[in-house]
Amino acid sequence: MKIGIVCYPTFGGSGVVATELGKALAKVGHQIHFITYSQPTRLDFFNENLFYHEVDIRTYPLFVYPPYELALASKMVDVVKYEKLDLLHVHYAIPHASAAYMARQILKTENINIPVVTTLHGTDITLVGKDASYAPVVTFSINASDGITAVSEDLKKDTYEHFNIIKEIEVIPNFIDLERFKKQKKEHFKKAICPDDEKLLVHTSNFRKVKRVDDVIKIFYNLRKEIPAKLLLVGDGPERNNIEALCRELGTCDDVRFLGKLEAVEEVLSVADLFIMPSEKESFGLAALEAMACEVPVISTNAGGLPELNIDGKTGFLCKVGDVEDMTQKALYILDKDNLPRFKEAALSRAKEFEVSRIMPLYETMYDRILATQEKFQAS
Ligand code: GMT
Repeated sequence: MKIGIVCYPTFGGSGVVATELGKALAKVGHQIHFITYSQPTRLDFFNENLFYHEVDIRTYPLFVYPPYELALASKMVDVVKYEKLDLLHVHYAIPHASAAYMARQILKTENINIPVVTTLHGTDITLVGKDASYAPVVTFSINASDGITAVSEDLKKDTYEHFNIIKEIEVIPNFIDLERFKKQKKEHFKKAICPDDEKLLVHTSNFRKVKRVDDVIKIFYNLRKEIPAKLLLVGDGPERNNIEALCRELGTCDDVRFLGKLEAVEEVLSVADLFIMPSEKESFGLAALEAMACEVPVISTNAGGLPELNIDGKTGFLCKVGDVEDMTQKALYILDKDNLPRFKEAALSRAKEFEVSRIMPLYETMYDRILATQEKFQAS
Protein backbone atom coordinates (compact mmCIF):
# COMPACT_ATOMS: atom_id res chain seq x y z
CA MET A 1 0.00 0.00 0.00
CA LYS A 2 1.14 3.59 -0.61
CA ILE A 3 0.19 5.68 2.41
CA GLY A 4 0.55 9.42 3.02
CA ILE A 5 1.03 10.29 6.71
CA VAL A 6 0.37 13.85 7.82
CA CYS A 7 1.42 14.91 11.32
CA TYR A 8 3.10 17.52 13.46
CA PRO A 9 6.81 16.85 13.16
CA THR A 10 7.76 18.21 16.56
CA PHE A 11 8.12 16.53 19.96
CA GLY A 12 4.38 16.05 20.72
CA GLY A 13 2.99 12.58 21.21
CA SER A 14 0.85 12.65 18.06
CA GLY A 15 3.92 13.24 15.88
CA VAL A 16 5.78 10.44 17.63
CA VAL A 17 2.93 7.97 17.15
CA ALA A 18 2.50 8.97 13.49
CA THR A 19 6.21 8.63 12.75
CA GLU A 20 6.63 5.33 14.60
CA LEU A 21 3.55 3.98 12.81
CA GLY A 22 5.01 5.01 9.45
CA LYS A 23 8.32 3.36 10.28
CA ALA A 24 6.60 0.15 11.38
CA LEU A 25 4.44 0.05 8.24
CA ALA A 26 7.51 0.66 6.05
CA LYS A 27 9.28 -2.26 7.70
CA VAL A 28 6.52 -4.64 6.59
CA GLY A 29 6.66 -3.38 3.02
CA HIS A 30 4.24 -0.45 2.74
CA GLN A 31 5.47 2.70 1.02
CA ILE A 32 5.14 5.62 3.44
CA HIS A 33 5.13 9.28 2.45
CA PHE A 34 5.39 11.75 5.34
CA ILE A 35 3.90 15.15 4.55
CA THR A 36 4.87 17.79 7.16
CA TYR A 37 6.47 21.24 7.46
CA SER A 38 9.78 19.84 8.72
CA GLN A 39 11.34 16.44 9.09
CA PRO A 40 9.64 14.50 11.92
CA THR A 41 11.92 14.23 14.96
CA ARG A 42 11.62 10.45 15.15
CA LEU A 43 12.28 10.01 11.43
CA ASP A 44 15.86 9.23 12.29
CA PHE A 45 16.58 6.60 9.70
CA PHE A 46 15.59 5.96 6.12
CA ASN A 47 14.81 2.81 4.24
CA GLU A 48 13.65 2.31 0.69
CA ASN A 49 9.99 2.58 1.75
CA LEU A 50 10.20 5.91 3.59
CA PHE A 51 9.74 9.28 1.88
CA TYR A 52 9.51 12.81 3.20
CA HIS A 53 7.70 15.69 1.47
CA GLU A 54 8.07 19.14 2.99
CA VAL A 55 5.15 21.56 2.97
CA ASP A 56 6.29 24.81 1.47
CA ILE A 57 4.82 27.70 3.44
CA ARG A 58 5.14 30.96 1.51
CA THR A 59 4.81 34.24 3.32
CA TYR A 60 3.50 37.40 1.74
CA PRO A 61 3.22 40.94 3.17
CA LEU A 62 -0.59 40.55 3.31
CA PHE A 63 -0.38 37.39 5.40
CA VAL A 64 -0.19 38.11 9.09
CA TYR A 65 -0.93 34.37 9.42
CA PRO A 66 0.48 32.37 6.48
CA PRO A 67 -2.29 29.93 5.40
CA TYR A 68 -0.61 26.65 6.38
CA GLU A 69 -3.75 24.61 5.78
CA LEU A 70 -3.85 25.66 2.11
CA ALA A 71 -0.17 24.91 1.58
CA LEU A 72 -0.68 21.52 3.24
CA ALA A 73 -3.76 20.68 1.14
CA SER A 74 -1.89 21.63 -2.03
CA LYS A 75 1.04 19.45 -1.03
CA MET A 76 -1.31 16.56 -0.32
CA VAL A 77 -2.86 16.93 -3.79
CA ASP A 78 0.59 16.94 -5.35
CA VAL A 79 1.89 13.90 -3.44
CA VAL A 80 -1.30 11.84 -3.90
CA LYS A 81 -1.23 12.50 -7.65
CA TYR A 82 2.43 12.02 -8.38
CA GLU A 83 3.22 9.25 -5.91
CA LYS A 84 -0.12 7.53 -6.67
CA LEU A 85 -1.04 7.14 -3.01
CA ASP A 86 -3.79 4.72 -1.97
CA LEU A 87 -4.74 6.43 1.28
CA LEU A 88 -4.04 9.45 3.50
CA HIS A 89 -3.72 9.03 7.26
CA VAL A 90 -3.80 12.32 9.17
CA HIS A 91 -2.81 12.60 12.83
CA TYR A 92 -4.31 15.34 15.04
CA ALA A 93 -7.53 16.77 13.67
CA ILE A 94 -6.53 20.44 13.51
CA PRO A 95 -5.89 21.40 10.73
CA HIS A 96 -4.92 18.08 9.19
CA ALA A 97 -8.41 16.58 8.83
CA SER A 98 -9.84 19.68 7.16
CA ALA A 99 -6.80 20.04 4.87
CA ALA A 100 -7.31 16.39 3.87
CA TYR A 101 -10.97 17.09 3.10
CA MET A 102 -9.97 19.98 0.85
CA ALA A 103 -7.31 17.88 -0.92
CA ARG A 104 -9.82 15.09 -1.45
CA GLN A 105 -12.38 17.43 -3.01
CA ILE A 106 -9.75 18.86 -5.37
CA LEU A 107 -8.61 15.37 -6.38
CA LYS A 108 -12.20 14.31 -7.05
CA THR A 109 -12.36 16.88 -9.87
CA GLU A 110 -9.62 14.81 -11.55
CA ASN A 111 -11.43 11.52 -10.84
CA ILE A 112 -8.99 10.54 -8.12
CA ASN A 113 -10.60 9.12 -4.99
CA ILE A 114 -8.34 9.20 -1.99
CA PRO A 115 -9.71 7.79 1.29
CA VAL A 116 -8.79 9.59 4.49
CA VAL A 117 -8.21 8.15 7.97
CA THR A 118 -8.14 10.63 10.88
CA THR A 119 -6.55 9.74 14.21
CA LEU A 120 -7.61 11.82 17.19
CA HIS A 121 -4.84 12.16 19.74
CA GLY A 122 -6.02 14.31 22.59
CA THR A 123 -5.79 18.05 22.81
CA ASP A 124 -7.18 18.28 19.26
CA ILE A 125 -10.42 17.15 20.95
CA THR A 126 -10.12 17.81 24.68
CA LEU A 127 -8.74 21.35 24.52
CA VAL A 128 -8.30 23.10 21.19
CA GLY A 129 -10.96 21.29 19.17
CA LYS A 130 -13.73 22.04 21.65
CA ASP A 131 -13.12 25.76 21.33
CA ALA A 132 -15.97 27.42 19.45
CA SER A 133 -13.48 28.97 17.03
CA TYR A 134 -12.61 25.50 15.68
CA ALA A 135 -15.48 23.16 16.66
CA PRO A 136 -17.63 23.34 13.47
CA VAL A 137 -14.67 22.61 11.19
CA VAL A 138 -13.40 19.84 13.49
CA THR A 139 -16.85 18.19 13.57
CA PHE A 140 -17.30 18.44 9.83
CA SER A 141 -13.88 17.12 8.89
CA ILE A 142 -14.00 14.22 11.37
CA ASN A 143 -17.38 13.19 9.90
CA ALA A 144 -15.96 13.52 6.39
CA SER A 145 -13.18 10.99 7.12
CA ASP A 146 -13.52 7.43 5.85
CA GLY A 147 -12.01 6.03 9.02
CA ILE A 148 -11.68 7.59 12.47
CA THR A 149 -9.53 6.32 15.30
CA ALA A 150 -9.02 7.56 18.85
CA VAL A 151 -6.14 6.56 21.10
CA SER A 152 -8.32 5.55 24.07
CA GLU A 153 -11.91 4.68 25.01
CA ASP A 154 -11.99 7.86 27.05
CA LEU A 155 -11.05 10.03 24.08
CA LYS A 156 -13.68 8.27 21.97
CA LYS A 157 -16.31 8.99 24.64
CA ASP A 158 -15.20 12.60 24.94
CA THR A 159 -15.38 13.05 21.16
CA TYR A 160 -18.96 11.71 21.00
CA GLU A 161 -19.95 13.86 23.97
CA HIS A 162 -18.63 17.13 22.61
CA PHE A 163 -19.03 16.84 18.85
CA ASN A 164 -21.91 15.65 16.72
CA ILE A 165 -20.05 12.69 15.24
CA ILE A 166 -22.22 10.39 13.18
CA LYS A 167 -19.57 7.82 12.30
CA GLU A 168 -17.97 4.95 14.19
CA ILE A 169 -14.75 5.76 16.03
CA GLU A 170 -12.38 2.83 16.47
CA VAL A 171 -10.05 2.80 19.47
CA ILE A 172 -6.45 1.98 18.59
CA PRO A 173 -4.16 2.67 21.53
CA ASN A 174 -0.62 4.05 21.43
CA PHE A 175 2.10 1.46 21.00
CA ILE A 176 5.75 0.94 21.84
CA ASP A 177 8.84 -0.41 20.14
CA LEU A 178 10.27 -2.68 22.83
CA GLU A 179 13.53 -3.07 20.96
CA ARG A 180 14.23 0.60 21.51
CA PHE A 181 12.44 1.16 24.80
CA LYS A 182 13.99 -1.38 27.13
CA LYS A 183 16.05 -1.11 30.28
CA GLN A 184 19.66 -0.64 29.25
CA LYS A 185 22.74 -1.03 31.40
CA LYS A 186 23.61 2.57 32.27
CA GLU A 187 25.06 2.22 35.78
CA HIS A 188 27.74 4.87 35.13
CA PHE A 189 25.00 7.37 34.25
CA LYS A 190 23.01 6.48 37.38
CA LYS A 191 26.14 6.84 39.53
CA ALA A 192 26.84 10.26 38.05
CA ILE A 193 23.35 11.53 38.86
CA CYS A 194 22.77 9.65 42.08
CA PRO A 195 26.24 9.26 43.64
CA ASP A 196 24.77 8.30 47.02
CA ASP A 197 22.27 5.84 45.61
CA GLU A 198 19.40 8.32 45.79
CA LYS A 199 16.06 7.34 44.23
CA LEU A 200 15.62 8.80 40.76
CA LEU A 201 12.33 10.32 39.60
CA VAL A 202 11.71 11.26 35.97
CA HIS A 203 9.13 13.38 34.17
CA THR A 204 9.03 13.95 30.42
CA SER A 205 6.62 16.29 28.66
CA ASN A 206 6.25 19.35 26.50
CA PHE A 207 5.88 21.55 29.62
CA ARG A 208 2.44 22.84 28.76
CA LYS A 209 0.06 23.87 31.55
CA VAL A 210 -2.04 20.75 30.99
CA LYS A 211 0.94 18.63 32.14
CA ARG A 212 0.99 20.24 35.63
CA VAL A 213 4.78 20.06 35.88
CA ASP A 214 4.55 22.21 39.02
CA ASP A 215 2.91 19.21 40.73
CA VAL A 216 5.98 17.13 39.81
CA ILE A 217 8.18 19.64 41.65
CA LYS A 218 5.84 19.71 44.66
CA ILE A 219 5.73 15.90 44.88
CA PHE A 220 9.50 15.81 44.63
CA TYR A 221 9.84 18.50 47.31
CA ASN A 222 7.63 16.49 49.71
CA LEU A 223 9.26 13.18 48.91
CA ARG A 224 12.79 14.50 49.38
CA LYS A 225 11.91 15.42 52.94
CA GLU A 226 11.47 11.69 53.56
CA ILE A 227 14.12 9.99 51.40
CA PRO A 228 17.21 11.04 49.41
CA ALA A 229 16.12 11.57 45.80
CA LYS A 230 16.90 13.29 42.51
CA LEU A 231 14.62 14.45 39.72
CA LEU A 232 15.27 14.58 35.98
CA LEU A 233 12.99 16.66 33.76
CA VAL A 234 13.06 15.86 30.05
CA GLY A 235 11.47 18.15 27.46
CA ASP A 236 10.79 21.83 27.17
CA GLY A 237 7.89 24.18 26.64
CA PRO A 238 6.01 27.25 27.81
CA GLU A 239 6.03 26.40 31.55
CA ARG A 240 9.78 25.86 31.78
CA ASN A 241 10.58 29.27 33.33
CA ASN A 242 7.81 28.97 35.92
CA ILE A 243 9.06 25.52 36.88
CA GLU A 244 12.61 26.77 37.33
CA ALA A 245 11.28 29.61 39.49
CA LEU A 246 9.34 27.11 41.63
CA CYS A 247 12.48 24.98 42.09
CA ARG A 248 14.32 28.06 43.34
CA GLU A 249 11.49 29.02 45.65
CA LEU A 250 11.37 25.52 47.18
CA GLY A 251 15.15 25.17 47.28
CA THR A 252 15.21 21.97 45.24
CA CYS A 253 17.48 23.21 42.40
CA ASP A 254 20.50 21.16 43.47
CA ASP A 255 18.57 17.94 43.09
CA VAL A 256 16.61 18.76 39.93
CA ARG A 257 18.15 18.62 36.45
CA PHE A 258 16.50 20.02 33.30
CA LEU A 259 17.69 17.91 30.39
CA GLY A 260 15.78 19.71 27.62
CA LYS A 261 14.52 18.04 24.46
CA LEU A 262 16.59 14.93 24.78
CA GLU A 263 16.10 12.36 22.04
CA ALA A 264 17.52 9.29 23.77
CA VAL A 265 14.86 9.39 26.46
CA GLU A 266 15.13 5.59 26.87
CA GLU A 267 18.63 6.07 28.34
CA VAL A 268 17.24 8.31 31.07
CA LEU A 269 14.32 5.95 31.69
CA SER A 270 16.77 3.06 32.01
CA VAL A 271 18.10 4.49 35.28
CA ALA A 272 14.80 5.83 36.65
CA ASP A 273 12.98 4.41 39.67
CA LEU A 274 9.69 6.22 39.20
CA PHE A 275 7.89 8.20 36.49
CA ILE A 276 5.52 11.04 37.38
CA MET A 277 2.65 12.11 35.12
CA PRO A 278 0.31 14.48 37.01
CA SER A 279 -1.53 15.69 33.87
CA GLU A 280 -4.84 17.47 34.02
CA LYS A 281 -5.85 15.82 30.75
CA GLU A 282 -4.14 12.91 29.04
CA SER A 283 -5.84 10.95 26.32
CA PHE A 284 -3.44 8.01 26.54
CA GLY A 285 -0.05 8.90 28.07
CA LEU A 286 2.59 7.71 25.61
CA ALA A 287 5.41 9.02 27.82
CA ALA A 288 4.16 6.80 30.66
CA LEU A 289 4.10 3.78 28.33
CA GLU A 290 7.71 4.50 27.33
CA ALA A 291 8.65 4.56 31.02
CA MET A 292 6.83 1.30 31.73
CA ALA A 293 8.62 -0.40 28.84
CA CYS A 294 11.88 0.53 30.60
CA GLU A 295 10.56 -1.10 33.80
CA VAL A 296 9.63 2.16 35.50
CA PRO A 297 6.41 2.28 37.55
CA VAL A 298 4.16 5.30 37.12
CA ILE A 299 2.41 7.69 39.49
CA SER A 300 -0.22 9.37 37.34
CA THR A 301 -3.53 11.09 37.66
CA ASN A 302 -6.72 9.25 36.81
CA ALA A 303 -7.43 11.75 34.02
CA GLY A 304 -8.59 10.78 30.53
CA GLY A 305 -7.24 7.50 29.20
CA LEU A 306 -4.56 7.02 31.88
CA PRO A 307 -6.57 4.32 33.73
CA GLU A 308 -6.57 2.35 30.46
CA LEU A 309 -2.78 2.15 30.71
CA ASN A 310 -1.63 2.49 34.31
CA ILE A 311 -3.15 -0.17 36.55
CA ASP A 312 -3.79 1.19 40.03
CA GLY A 313 -1.76 -0.64 42.67
CA LYS A 314 0.01 -2.80 40.09
CA THR A 315 2.00 -0.82 37.53
CA GLY A 316 1.85 2.32 39.69
CA PHE A 317 -0.97 4.37 41.15
CA LEU A 318 -3.77 6.59 39.88
CA CYS A 319 -4.47 9.74 41.92
CA LYS A 320 -6.85 12.65 41.64
CA VAL A 321 -5.66 15.63 39.60
CA GLY A 322 -3.79 18.03 41.92
CA ASP A 323 -3.67 15.66 44.91
CA VAL A 324 0.04 16.16 45.52
CA GLU A 325 -0.10 14.67 49.03
CA ASP A 326 -1.60 11.39 47.80
CA MET A 327 0.89 11.22 44.94
CA THR A 328 3.75 11.72 47.40
CA GLN A 329 2.54 8.95 49.71
CA LYS A 330 2.02 6.55 46.81
CA ALA A 331 5.47 7.41 45.43
CA LEU A 332 7.05 6.60 48.80
CA TYR A 333 5.16 3.31 48.88
CA ILE A 334 6.38 2.27 45.42
CA LEU A 335 9.97 3.28 46.18
CA ASP A 336 10.10 1.09 49.27
CA LYS A 337 12.62 -1.68 48.60
CA ASP A 338 10.03 -4.35 49.38
CA ASN A 339 7.59 -2.99 46.79
CA LEU A 340 9.68 -1.59 43.93
CA PRO A 341 10.64 -4.92 42.23
CA ARG A 342 7.03 -6.07 41.78
CA PHE A 343 5.91 -2.68 40.45
CA LYS A 344 8.79 -2.70 37.94
CA GLU A 345 7.91 -6.19 36.77
CA ALA A 346 4.22 -5.33 36.39
CA ALA A 347 5.06 -2.12 34.48
CA LEU A 348 7.08 -4.06 31.91
CA SER A 349 4.51 -6.77 31.54
CA ARG A 350 1.75 -4.18 30.96
CA ALA A 351 3.91 -2.36 28.38
CA LYS A 352 4.29 -5.61 26.44
CA GLU A 353 0.54 -5.56 25.76
CA PHE A 354 1.11 -2.43 23.65
CA GLU A 355 4.02 -3.78 21.56
CA VAL A 356 4.03 -2.23 18.10
CA SER A 357 3.65 -5.62 16.40
CA ARG A 358 0.32 -6.11 18.21
CA ILE A 359 -1.12 -2.65 17.54
CA MET A 360 0.15 -1.72 14.05
CA PRO A 361 -1.92 -4.49 12.32
CA LEU A 362 -5.09 -2.84 13.68
CA TYR A 363 -4.34 0.15 11.44
CA GLU A 364 -3.53 -2.13 8.50
CA THR A 365 -6.86 -3.91 8.93
CA MET A 366 -8.66 -0.59 8.94
CA TYR A 367 -6.85 0.57 5.76
CA ASP A 368 -7.71 -2.73 4.01
CA ARG A 369 -11.36 -2.43 4.99
CA ILE A 370 -11.63 1.15 3.73
CA LEU A 371 -9.91 0.35 0.43
CA ALA A 372 -12.10 -2.71 -0.10
CA THR A 373 -15.25 -0.63 0.52
CA GLN A 374 -14.02 1.98 -1.94
CA GLU A 375 -13.32 -0.65 -4.62
CA LYS A 376 -16.79 -2.12 -4.14
CA PHE A 377 -18.35 1.32 -4.38
CA GLN A 378 -16.40 2.18 -7.56
CA ALA A 379 -17.34 -1.15 -9.18
CA SER A 380 -21.08 -0.66 -8.56
O1 GMT B 1 0.00 16.90 24.80
C1 GMT B 1 0.86 16.15 24.39
O2 GMT B 1 1.54 15.42 25.08
C2 GMT B 1 1.06 16.10 22.91
C3 GMT B 1 -0.13 15.50 22.32
C4 GMT B 1 -0.14 15.55 20.84
O3 GMT B 1 -1.21 15.33 20.34
O4 GMT B 1 0.84 15.83 20.19
O5 GMT B 1 -0.22 14.16 22.86
C5 GMT B 1 -1.44 13.51 22.85
O6 GMT B 1 -1.24 12.41 21.98
C6 GMT B 1 -0.43 11.35 22.48
C7 GMT B 1 -0.27 10.31 21.38
O7 GMT B 1 -1.49 9.78 20.99
C8 GMT B 1 -1.05 10.79 23.75
O8 GMT B 1 -0.28 9.71 24.26
C9 GMT B 1 -1.13 11.91 24.78
O9 GMT B 1 -1.77 11.41 25.94
C10 GMT B 1 -1.90 13.10 24.25
N1 GMT B 1 -1.78 14.24 25.16
C11 GMT B 1 -2.85 14.72 25.82
O10 GMT B 1 -3.96 14.25 25.74
C12 GMT B 1 -2.58 15.89 26.71
